[in-house]
Amino acid sequence: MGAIDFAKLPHIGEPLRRKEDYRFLTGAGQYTDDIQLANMQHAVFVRSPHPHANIRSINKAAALAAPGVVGVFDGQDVANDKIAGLPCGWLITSTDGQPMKEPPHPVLAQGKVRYVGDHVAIVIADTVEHAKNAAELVEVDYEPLAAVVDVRDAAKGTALHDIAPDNHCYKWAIGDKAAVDATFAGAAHVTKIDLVNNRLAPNPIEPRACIGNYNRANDEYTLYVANQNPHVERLLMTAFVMGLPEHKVRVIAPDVGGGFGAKIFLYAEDVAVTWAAKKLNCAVKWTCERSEAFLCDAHGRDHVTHAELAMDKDGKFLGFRVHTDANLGAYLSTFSTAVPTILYATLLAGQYTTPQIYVEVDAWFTNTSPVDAYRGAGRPEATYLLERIVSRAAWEMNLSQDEIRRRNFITQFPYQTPVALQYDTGDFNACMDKANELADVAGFAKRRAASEAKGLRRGIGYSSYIEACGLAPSNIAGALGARAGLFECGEVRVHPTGSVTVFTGSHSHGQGHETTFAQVVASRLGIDPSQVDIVHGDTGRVPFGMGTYGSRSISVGGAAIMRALDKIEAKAKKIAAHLLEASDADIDFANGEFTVKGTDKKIAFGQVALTAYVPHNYPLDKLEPGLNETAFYDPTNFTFPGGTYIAEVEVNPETGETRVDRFTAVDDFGTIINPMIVEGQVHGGLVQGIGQALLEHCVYDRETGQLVTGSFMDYAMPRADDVPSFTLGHVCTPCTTNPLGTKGCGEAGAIGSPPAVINAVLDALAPLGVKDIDMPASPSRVWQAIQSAKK
Ligand code: MCN
Repeated sequence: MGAIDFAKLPHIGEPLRRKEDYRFLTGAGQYTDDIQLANMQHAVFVRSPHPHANIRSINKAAALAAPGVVGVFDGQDVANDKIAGLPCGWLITSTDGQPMKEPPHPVLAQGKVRYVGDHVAIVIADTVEHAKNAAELVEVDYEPLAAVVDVRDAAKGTALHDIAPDNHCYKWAIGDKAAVDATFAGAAHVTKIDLVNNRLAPNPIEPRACIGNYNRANDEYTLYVANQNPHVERLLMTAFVMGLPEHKVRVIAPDVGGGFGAKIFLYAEDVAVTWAAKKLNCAVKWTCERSEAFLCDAHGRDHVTHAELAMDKDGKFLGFRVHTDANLGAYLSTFSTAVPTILYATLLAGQYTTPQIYVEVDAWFTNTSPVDAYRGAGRPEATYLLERIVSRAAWEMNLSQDEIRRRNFITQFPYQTPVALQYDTGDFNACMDKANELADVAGFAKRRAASEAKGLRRGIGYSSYIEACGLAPSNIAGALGARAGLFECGEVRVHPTGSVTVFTGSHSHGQGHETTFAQVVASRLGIDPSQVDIVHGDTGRVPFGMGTYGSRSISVGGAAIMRALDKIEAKAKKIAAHLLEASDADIDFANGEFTVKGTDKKIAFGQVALTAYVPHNYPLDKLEPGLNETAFYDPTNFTFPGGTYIAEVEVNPETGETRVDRFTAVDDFGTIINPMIVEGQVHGGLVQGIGQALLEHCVYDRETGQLVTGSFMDYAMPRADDVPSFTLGHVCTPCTTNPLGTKGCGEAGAIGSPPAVINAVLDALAPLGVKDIDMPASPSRVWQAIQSAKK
């Protein structure tokens, strides 16, 4: 688009109200469970009540005879039809020379179950109630085995898979170990930390759901599914599991009520209903129940880490050495291997100039639900570790949390970290300055004194995060051992009337793409956003797509659309040149008008669009009719949003209760398309991050292997009164590697906030002698930490 400054175009930076909200707020949204098909039956899964057991036998007879039942299938039935196991889509390579262990992940258990909730059989009946009643009649004879749920016990536990006798899946390392060790030998001070990153359940409002359908007339399947990346779902299901040609399966992800990463994987249920649809020649619907979701949605986080930070006498970082044990759960979920490696270890430089970094990760199988991407995926774990150890180092070195960070901030860009990434832009000091100002850090001492007068402890916590968004440049992902890079596709179809439909491979499940993508297209074409419709989530309509995760949609999906718009503009200029009797090179396009350079001759975009379809005296020998272009975009680098967050908490030392009193978030998202939507994204992320820091925790009982936090009675989600009114600010250093200048905003809040909150809690409790606390800093944990410090 030549010399046009994208950020200055109309509609860019406008807080337009979300186009999709009318549909959602008036109950017109269509989610998977809303869809009713002819001859539709309902599925319920028989799930393992044991964390680990051999299956001696399964007797389906009573269930098959139950009212309304049309089918009951188990692992043997699936195997008989040569349905393969679920693949791990984004494999990394072990770095210790041993092959990574990739055990089979059957759609329905074959001979063994490996976590509570593992799929044993599918029961299909005319109603959900009939299917549920029949599921209780399936007789499964289990031989229970010892279970291991904590990653620290994994090596000693009974093997889950024959190919991994010690439950070890892979070792992965990055950095120069010898150089880092040498740095530590000469350090003036070493700060050490041991911490746990707590396991989380994703809990989107809409639980997972899917409907498989089969059309005998043309041998085609349709899968409706609450999913964030339908094309990848189709590719994995056809090529790796069902052995079908891709064009015979259409995947439709209609309105999706939140995903937070948990809906980017190919799940067993999706395959089972699709396969059963042909078997029974009917549509088969499954909708997950909330308690079931706790058991069988992929969980997030679950790391145990020891780390050491070497410094000189002035608190300048010299070296960072990290060992992490990552819990993968019972099987490898679709992207699981990338999370504790590429998406974690490469972010451990953070905002700092640490010259030497070495990170080693051991990944383990345990008898728990598979662990995979959850909002931030790897980057929250990196930020939590780094920002905790940096604040601890500040306290040990008698520096303020602000000062130690500033002494180590990267200030020159581009900056090559020792752990593979090259940051293109950022201004970390500016974010810190703005955060200090908005948080009124100057007034903290007064507020602390006021809290103390009430018998409460007040603390302040900092976190300066950076993340890699816009997953994932093929060149970088490939170099780090991933099997594939993740480009995006966009098709722009200009209609004869000048209105536009855009088909994007990105998927919106709450992020407002129908509005922001329309703003991008409207600004480029000089039309109103209401004239642009965005289509996503349907492999039958969108040419291709890699879906939405890793805050990639505007920067990768939007960039693909920009490329298609470049092609549209180039072709439209030719049509305009013909109509204006000028040469193509003399045509300018701006504000929806084509003009001939140096003249007052002009023609509107709408007229050019009409001419493309209603050619009149049109140079058909040189130009095809139509105005419809598709482009693919593979980014050359990630985008690197960053910022500084400051939390202020008040802790009641009598009860251990923590209240987040103030929270300031200053982010750099580059060019912002829609500030209102971005603000909403940050708010959502902050609430999830504060939830992780203070409330949320998936707990498996170490003795029984049962999930003891399997409902909202035991798993504490943050509610409105758990969070303060947030103060937000922005710094803008546009991304240099995409044409929009945008950096992703969808995960920042969840990434930056947990260490800010925990650092604030530790700052509050420091006078009581408390030096450490793990998330979630629940009242009982805080109270116990205070009591232990007294001893
Ligand atoms: N945006 C903008 N200007 C920018 C950056 C983004 O206006 N500089 C806009 C985008 O156009 C888009 C929204 O902000 O409308 C988020 O964009 P982006 O950061 O590209 O993130 P994605 O659209 O790729 O969304 C994914 C991200 C992730 S990874 C998770 S997890 C997450 C999240 O977004 N899950 C969500 N936000 C969520 N919000 C809701 N409501 N539900 C989820 O499941």
